[in-house]
Amino acid sequence: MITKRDIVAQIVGKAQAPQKSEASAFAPANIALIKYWGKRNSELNLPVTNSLSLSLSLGTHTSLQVATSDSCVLNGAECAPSAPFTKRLFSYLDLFRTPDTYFHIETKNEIPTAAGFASSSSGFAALTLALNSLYGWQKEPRELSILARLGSGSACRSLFTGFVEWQAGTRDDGMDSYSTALTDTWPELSLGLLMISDKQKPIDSRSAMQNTVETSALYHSWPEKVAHDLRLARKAIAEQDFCLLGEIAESNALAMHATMMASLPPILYWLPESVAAMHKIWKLRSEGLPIYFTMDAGPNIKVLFLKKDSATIQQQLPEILLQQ
Ligand code: 2P0
Repeated sequence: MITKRDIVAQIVGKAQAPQKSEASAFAPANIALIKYWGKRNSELNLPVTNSLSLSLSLGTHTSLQVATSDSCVLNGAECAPSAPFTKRLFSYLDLFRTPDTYFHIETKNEIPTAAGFASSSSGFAALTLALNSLYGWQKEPRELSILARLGSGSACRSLFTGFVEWQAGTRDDGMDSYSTALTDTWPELSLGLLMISDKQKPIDSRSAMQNTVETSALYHSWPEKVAHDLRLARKAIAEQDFCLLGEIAESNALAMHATMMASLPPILYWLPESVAAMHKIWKLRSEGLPIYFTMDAGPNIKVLFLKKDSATIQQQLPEILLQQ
């Protein structure tokens, strides 16, 4: 089996001493319009399908300091060494450091951690960028995207701004599975958050994804659905066809949730308030307002709309956050 360490060795060579004593970086959070759901290789986070995302202006700031022991501060609070978050972070750093190197990490998420708002994506992307600077690797975005993927799949999309597509690739070592930015831009496109709950979700997305692949009777149709949706999403972006993009993104998110509902045991991230918000959005749409939603592995709703409709959206959904 090809391990993460094999890939790291291939990209950055043998572990060296850091070139600097401190480095920091920022990476944007990203929201998938066409989702990554299911892996063909769990060790290397290689996906079954391509996915397509939009990077936000908000994200994660991370600084890495060479220290005499490992420690981590998340959003101003010390992390317990035994916490799953801390362990995941330091086991990622183990891939790159010599055994006598320790780090103090300070990381600040501008959006809630583990509330289904993709903070692991910006977190591992920022950490990879900080490592690139600390070790002086001077790696290309494509290689950094591969390294970030080893921390968390969706992190490989957070190395870029704007629209980003992650190629699933076909190679066993995943050297062809990385993200690139689309050339199209769409400044008029806006995204807002309806925060339904910021509590830790009952099952993390990694386990939910695996459970779906292994047990859901609907999963076999997912790759075909994604291929179809990707074609239309790329066309919608190229032509700035908002209704087409919204329709496809919403349909793709609902289909992803359908695959997990059909898994054993079933996974349903939605809360009654999530369903109420969906109905509200559909009602507004039926009244002529171009508004669509997408959802990730959590109960929160991300709303897609055009900047010209911001004031109406704000009026109809006063609880909306993070408009951009
Ligand atoms: C996405 N999600 O495309 C999809 C949609 C959640 C729902 O990527 O196991 O944290 O680290 O590769 O990247 C969340 O999964 O999973 C995710 P790992 P990750 O944004």
